Amino acid sequence: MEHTYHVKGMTCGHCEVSVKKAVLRLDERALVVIDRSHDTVVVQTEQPRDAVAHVIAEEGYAVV
Ligand SMILES: [Cu+2]
Repeated sequence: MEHTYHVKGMTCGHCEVSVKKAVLRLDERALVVIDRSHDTVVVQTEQPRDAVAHVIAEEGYAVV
């Protein structure tokens, strides 16, 4: 399934990498597409929506 999140605080490429890595630790086969200009993170995964939101938030980014 596909989840779309609005994530605040991703200011540079390193932030994108951090978010991507956090999601991949949860599901190594997840597909993560980040559009920083729109603060969106789209994740294709079998993991539930809340679980993905949780790992993104744990990296220090606000999931709104
Ligand atoms: Cu950054």
